[in-house]
Amino acid sequence: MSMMSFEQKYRVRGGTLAGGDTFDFWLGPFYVGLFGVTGAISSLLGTLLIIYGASIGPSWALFKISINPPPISYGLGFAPMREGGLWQWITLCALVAFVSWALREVEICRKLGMDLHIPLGFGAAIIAYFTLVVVRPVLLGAWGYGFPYGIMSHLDWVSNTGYQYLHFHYNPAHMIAVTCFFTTTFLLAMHAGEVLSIAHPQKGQPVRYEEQESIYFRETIVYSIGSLGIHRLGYFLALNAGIWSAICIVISGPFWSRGWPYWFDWFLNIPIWGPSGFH
Ligand code: 07D
Ligand code: 07D
Repeated sequence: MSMMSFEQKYRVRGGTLAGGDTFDFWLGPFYVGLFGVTGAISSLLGTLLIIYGASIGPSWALFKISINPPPISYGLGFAPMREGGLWQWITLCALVAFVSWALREVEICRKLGMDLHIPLGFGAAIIAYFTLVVVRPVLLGAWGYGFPYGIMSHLDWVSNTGYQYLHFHYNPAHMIAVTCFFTTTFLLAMHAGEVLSIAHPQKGQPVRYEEQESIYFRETIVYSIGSLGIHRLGYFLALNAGIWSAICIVISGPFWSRGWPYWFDWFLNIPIWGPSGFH
């Protein structure tokens, strides 16, 4: 059975969130839908605006291209195209494109009778981006606090913003986010390793299944979370990585404007060992 005829079985009408039947069709293997159309238009427009921005200069060198947000002095107003207006339109296009993609995922899930874990997962990344370029700049009163769109310039922004708070590693929400990122990769390595190892049995042995997976972990660490549980835990950690990232940057500035090491003063002042405690 070719892939296309197999896919036919799943090409059910309906499940759309908007647009009714108008865009309820496929282009080759791709489902279109209203959000496929809005996503295609906004991502094409956004990409063309980036190329236009690059063409203004100063350089076509890939690592030097940067579309910068407006200077802080423009506040939350519109800026002229060459002074950050481009960044504002590209941001809008990016947000429409990302949200369209998420909503298209929702429509496909509904068609296939699936739950919405995939679009919700992507939603966590969108929330992080939205926080960086809309929520935090609005709370600080200027679009100029958003990050520039360039391969190297966005790294400069992360470093500069980090050092404005002296030592960003002391940001407690950053600590939680980093821990979630690290734990996610740790778990994926363990889980993927385990699945691959049962699919590659010793010579002459049959392929192993779930039972061996659970037994392996019980024998090594006393406990197996189970095959559904590992995906629940991975999903929880991955979502939290994005959400705590959004929290760590939105509190930097709007809710804490000093260096992050000072946040830990409460710890140094705990009565047991603080200035009034035992020495
Ligand atoms: C592997 C899924 C595939 C996605 C890829 C990204 C583009 C951009 C743009 C030519 C894991 C495709 C990239 C379409 C092309 C132009 C103008 C996801 C996978 C392969 N960053 N960042 C990168 C973005 C932010 C940071 C690489 C995007 C924040 C650090 C790539 C965003 C902060 C480092 C990139 C974004 C930040 C990077 C590899 C949006 C905090 C690196 C990304 C929309 C989150 C690394 C030169 C990757 C690097 C890197 C894209 C936002 C920090 C260019 C699209 C402001 C510290 N970032 N980034 O694999 O090598 O992600 O940079 O928010 O070290 Mg970044
Ligand atoms: C925002 C990307 C969204 C992407 C979307 C989709 C396309 C389409 C198409 C491929 C959130 C894009 C899709 C374009 C592509 C095709 C076909 C993801 C986003 C919607 N930090 N730090 C973080 C670490 C330091 C600082 C987050 C580690 C220093 C600042 C994470 C270290 C200083 C900010 C993290 C470290 C500093 C962060 C990023 C180590 C600098 C942020 C992940 C080991 C001197 C940012 C919301 C993230 C943040 C952030 C990790 C060090 C500063 C937890 C491991 C000490 C200013 N850092 N950091 O957010 O929270 O992903 O952003 O040293 O703003 Mg940090």
